[in-house]
Amino acid sequence: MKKALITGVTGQDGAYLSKLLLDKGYEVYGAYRRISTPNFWRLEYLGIRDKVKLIPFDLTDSPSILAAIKNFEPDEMYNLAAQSFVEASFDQPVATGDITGLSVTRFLDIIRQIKPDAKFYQASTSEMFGNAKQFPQDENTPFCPESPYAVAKLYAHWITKNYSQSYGIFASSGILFNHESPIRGEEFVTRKITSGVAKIKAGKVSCLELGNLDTRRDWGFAQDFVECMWLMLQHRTPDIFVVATGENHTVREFVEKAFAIAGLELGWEGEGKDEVGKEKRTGKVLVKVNPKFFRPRDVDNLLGNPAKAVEHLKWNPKKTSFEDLVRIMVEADLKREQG
Ligand code: NAP
Ligand code: F7E
Repeated sequence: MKKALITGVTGQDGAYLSKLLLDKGYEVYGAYRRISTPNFWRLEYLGIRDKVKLIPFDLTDSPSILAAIKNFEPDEMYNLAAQSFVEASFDQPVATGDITGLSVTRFLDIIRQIKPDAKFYQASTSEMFGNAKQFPQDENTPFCPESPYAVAKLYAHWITKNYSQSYGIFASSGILFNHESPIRGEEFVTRKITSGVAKIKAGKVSCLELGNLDTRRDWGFAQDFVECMWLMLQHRTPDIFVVATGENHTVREFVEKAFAIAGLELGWEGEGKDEVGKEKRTGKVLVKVNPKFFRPRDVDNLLGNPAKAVEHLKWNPKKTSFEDLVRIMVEADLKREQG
């Protein structure tokens, strides 16, 4: 039986990847951060809480990385743990650099010393492209990171390639574009919208406040994307792959789709003002723009080209459409609100 170590097992991708690997017959070791209140709701949501072998672990703590690898000798390691929220990286740039960037060197160097035959997957990101000049973005697009998060991920990306080339470690990076699901964190815009829509429908809140509505993202379904992580480690050589759907939408379009699916009439702030600038009562649910959700710098337009993953890994980028993704998320949040 193959053994896999997944860091960030309490996160969205960690949960979906655990499920995928358990279904494939792997023994799954889930590395989680020990905090005062355990955070296993995603594993519970997918019904795998008692199937994953949970190991306390922190990416900033080398002894805990060493113990996880030494004690369990995993064949495959998926490094999904990170401070992954772009907005927070502007407030905590040093912690983000340490956890999301430097820790990958800690991890790889322990692999080099004690388990060099293991395969390693690094969770790279489309944020590394930043405001790229090339559309769509592929494996050859120059990087232009626009946040401390993206800078940290770019460091992690390069050190993964460096360890692979320098020491012959099977270390691959997936440059994943945004991927979402019903177990996405509520800080991220898609889940903020779908949970907001469900709360509005339940009469708990009356409006939704967002930041930049004009940015475009290539949004896919997390359950489809984790499959590509696994495929990368089954490939004959370590490599770098863009993972994306090849289609993008604005935040505004996501809002419109979510409201339509929930059967709510959408009104944008300002569209119903009277002569003295007072908001008219239109009966519509208002979406307001609040400057506090704008970032010091944003990435305007991301669109990925998954052709290499399609050709070499036989991965299907079109398994879940944008419409289906929004529907899956809205319906799950409506169900949650109904208890
Ligand atoms: P997520 O839901 O935010 O999960 C992040 C995980 O990292 C959580 O389990 C978190 O643990 C853990 N973590 C944070 N700091 C840690 C530390 N110091 N030591 C150990 N664990 C730590 O992220 P995700 O959406 O699943 O994404 C998975 C990975 O892919 C991340 O590296 C992310 O940056 C990257 N990525 C994501 C996307 C996307 O669209 N989702 C796209 C490209 C790349 P707690 O539960 O304790 O906080
Ligand atoms: O923002 C805009 C915001 O926070 C998307 C992470 O998984 O994907 C994710 O990073 C866009 C941005 O994701 C709000 O300004 C508007 O332009 O959902 P997000 P992200 O920053 O793209 C990449 C690939 C990762 O690697 C990251 O780990 O939406 N936006 N209004 C908003 N964003 C948020 N969060 N909240 C708002 O109210």
